[in-house]
Amino acid sequence: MSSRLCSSDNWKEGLRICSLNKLGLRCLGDLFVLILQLFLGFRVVVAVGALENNGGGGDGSDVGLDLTGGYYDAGDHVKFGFPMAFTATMLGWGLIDFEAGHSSAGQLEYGRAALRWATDYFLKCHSSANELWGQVGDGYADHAFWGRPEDMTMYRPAYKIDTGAPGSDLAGETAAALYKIDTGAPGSDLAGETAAALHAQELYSFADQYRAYGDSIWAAADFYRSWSGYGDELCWSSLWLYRATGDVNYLNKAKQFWGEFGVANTPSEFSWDNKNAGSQALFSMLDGGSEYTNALSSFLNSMRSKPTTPGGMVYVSEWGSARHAANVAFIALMANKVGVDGSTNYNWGKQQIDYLLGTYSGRPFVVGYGSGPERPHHRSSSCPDMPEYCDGNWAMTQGGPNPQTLYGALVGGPGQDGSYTDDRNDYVKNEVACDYNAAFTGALAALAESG
Ligand SMILES: [Ca+2]
Repeated sequence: MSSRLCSSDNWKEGLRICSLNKLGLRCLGDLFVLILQLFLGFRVVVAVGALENNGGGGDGSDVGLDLTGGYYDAGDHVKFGFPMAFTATMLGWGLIDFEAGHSSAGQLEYGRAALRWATDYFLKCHSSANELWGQVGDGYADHAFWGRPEDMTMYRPAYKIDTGAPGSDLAGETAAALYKIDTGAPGSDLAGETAAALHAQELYSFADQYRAYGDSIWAAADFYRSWSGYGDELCWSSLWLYRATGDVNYLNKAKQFWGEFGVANTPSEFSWDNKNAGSQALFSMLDGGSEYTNALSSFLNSMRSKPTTPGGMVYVSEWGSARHAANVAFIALMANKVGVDGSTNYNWGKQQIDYLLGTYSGRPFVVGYGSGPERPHHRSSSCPDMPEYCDGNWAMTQGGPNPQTLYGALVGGPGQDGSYTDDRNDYVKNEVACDYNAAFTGALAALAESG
């Protein structure tokens, strides 16, 4: 029953039932397995609005294209291509290198379907060799509306990069994301994978040849400003294309970018903005040279020397503090996999995830898990069941739990002093986002895999 309802072909049927059934019927008694199941429930929920033939069903119509699909960004309904592509890249990375963890949790097919949902959208967005649609929806108009995506009526403009206004970071990250579907299940759409590979190579060339900072899409800049520039995406996408194709030209480009853009320098975070730590880990895996493993070791040592919350969560940034902890936990668990300070990194990565699940924090930061948040800053889950009218003011301000449970969503997270309130209006500590769950998923799979 649950597997039918939860299959990728039936996302629209009984999503809450799907998640509940997973909990009730498929919990294997392992904490990480349970959470991994929860997470994928969240990702499916985020996809719903785009699946329905409304609430985004006309996306792209203003430019004569079909740009439906993909994922809404967070508590809102804008489709921001840059963090969405990073989300897909990280979901794919977890599926590739922690496949056994996904399998043991019974989540491999759902993870692949969730990834495919993103990459199918990116294929639509890449409308010609040097043209990529990187955003649908205006952030300000969207944020002024509180309700379900099915009920939104605002104009949802599409924004692109092209040779006149390029964006190497967006194009590079999307190229990196697209190759992940090569890891599809046996018998999956090989023609689709080939098409994606071609799109990825075109996007990579576009990123490399038309170098520019991705704030070419000005509408994204106030929400996802590309602070770190595009050098990290050029190195990162080169490594992913090398890994996918075995073409040493991509490896040589990655080595060039490693030096040109200072990728060895210790970054302050690993995120949708800055992928250098990911490149350090990928280089350690694919090449293994000491300059790469030393850089990775230095990054993780720097993370261990950062301030923490009471209970030991590394505190990188106020916004999405839990997400930052999950992101570097993923890198730590990957470092363990490639033999860089193995047990130190494994134990530290596990400690970070344990904190997010409540072991050292006293409360989980995952919706629908134990005493986790009940009032996440997320529009559609704060509305009552359809077809009941959703009064935005009520939905935003009512004191009870969100009527819909957003199973598996990681919320923003605590302040440095450990402070946290389950407040729907607190978009710093209590919003959810696709990118918050991206590396978190792979970290959970890594821990599920190691038992
Ligand atoms: Ca960047």
